[in-house]
Amino acid sequence: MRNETFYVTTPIYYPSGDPHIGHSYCTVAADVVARYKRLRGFDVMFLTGTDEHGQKIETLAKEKNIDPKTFVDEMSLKFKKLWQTFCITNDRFIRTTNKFHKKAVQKIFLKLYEKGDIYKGKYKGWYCVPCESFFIESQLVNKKCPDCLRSVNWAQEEAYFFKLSSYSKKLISFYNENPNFICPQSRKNEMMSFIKDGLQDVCVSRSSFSWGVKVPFDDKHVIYVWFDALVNYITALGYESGNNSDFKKFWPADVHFVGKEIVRFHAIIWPAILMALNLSIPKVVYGHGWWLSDNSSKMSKSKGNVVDPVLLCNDYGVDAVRYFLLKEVPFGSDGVFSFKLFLKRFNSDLANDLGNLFHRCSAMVEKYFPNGLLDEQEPLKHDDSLKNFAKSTSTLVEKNLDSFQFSFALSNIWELISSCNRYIEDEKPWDLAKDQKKHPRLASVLYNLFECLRIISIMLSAFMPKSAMTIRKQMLLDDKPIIWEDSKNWGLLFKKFSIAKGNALFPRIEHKNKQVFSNL
Ligand code: ME8
Repeated sequence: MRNETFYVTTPIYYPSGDPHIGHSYCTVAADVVARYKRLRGFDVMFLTGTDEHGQKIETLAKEKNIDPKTFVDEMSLKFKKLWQTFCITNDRFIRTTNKFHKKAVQKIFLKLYEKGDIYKGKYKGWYCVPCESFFIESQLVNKKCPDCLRSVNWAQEEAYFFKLSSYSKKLISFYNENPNFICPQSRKNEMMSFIKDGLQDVCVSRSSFSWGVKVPFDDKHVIYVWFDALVNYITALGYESGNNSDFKKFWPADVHFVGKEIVRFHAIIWPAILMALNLSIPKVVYGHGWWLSDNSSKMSKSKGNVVDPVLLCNDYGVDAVRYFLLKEVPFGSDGVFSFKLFLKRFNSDLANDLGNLFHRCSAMVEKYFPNGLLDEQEPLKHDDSLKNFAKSTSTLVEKNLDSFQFSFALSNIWELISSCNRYIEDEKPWDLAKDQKKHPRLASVLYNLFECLRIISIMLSAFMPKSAMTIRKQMLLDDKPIIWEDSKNWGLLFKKFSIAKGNALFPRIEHKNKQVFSNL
């Protein structure tokens, strides 16, 4: 067992509306990495949570005539429940309204104020409420917010600023010394040009609303929601919030997964805050792409074009949704979420390739060897190509998962699945079955196929935990721990291997579900 640690995070989501498939995307990606790293012996910390302060939440609660805390209690629970539905294995769930977090935010703010990295000044500029962001005139696009293209309000007030401008050079040298810090590469180029245009100091307090963490020495002001949010990655580990042994153990984070629209906060403001605190910088900020609806606009709560992940999981199973999200587009690119595409992937990859392979193999063992495979088997030289390919697949998957290339890792697994299906076509086990003398060969063919399925179940378990368990249960392996290294070894199944009866893994979808995809 190795002692290496691995710390993976998702953004903490705004609980301003029901979670949608876009939120599930990032959390599922982080879950796959967390599961995979655990299988490889890492001591993993996986953090997610909700970002509960700010004007947007305050206004929404007011509209509903409830206090903001009651509102976020209810909404945050929806995220927690969704992560249960999605089989998410987060170790912690932070809420920015947690007492320990609020205290730590104040301590951090005070520390930076005392150091001179936060100072009091006057703010004049444009504010976008949905994005909780400030802009100067030149940053606006057609007088609208450059991020979401909605209207902005003029704001002028006394406020506290973080001296971001003094970190430009340090950030650029950090990027140069750590070329993999911002992924994918295209996002790094965006950040570089952003910095080269000149960084403004960031306004880190507001006084026009009260739903936030109070500036500890000036309670007319609340701390800017993004400052409050970014530091969650360290307060959740106990930094300035009690026992900091986890902070010592897990910081810096190995990867922050975030959507591409908030890379700027994570790759510029966050490292600068950490530099000001004399803390290490995370190893990777990975900006993934967006799910678009069929008409190519970003899926978002405010546009009302979101896909409800709960309905989708109820109808097609959690694993199918996890699979689609990570297979359909390379991590980093945008993708379209439509029923047509979901259906196509489901039927071709899950029902036909994987489902059929497992079903055909299981049915043959049940039919030809109800009491288990023959002891006496007849392996042939040419079986080695399938065997060697199976043994080498997990090394390819590792390479892709270590660089967060989920879709390619799944393609590696699916190449093995296709090789198994081709092997069946080539070996024609149904012909071997007709001749009693060929039964040792038939047993060998089926043994090889189930060895591949055993290996597949290990690699799949990070992506599709339920299906991997179903496969292992039918193979009577469910009481054995899943060990990643076993995916590199051949011959671990009993020679007299037998199978338990089970249902189809992924029955084909023939109908169109209007409810889930009504907007698409
Ligand atoms: O930005 N496609 O929270 P948020 C893909 N609280 N991913 C999507 C998506 C889509 N259509 N829509 C949302 C915030 N996401 C801040 C974060 S972190 C210190 C503070 C995912 O609720 C994506 O990962 O707006 C995006 O970055 C995140 O949800 C934003 O969630």
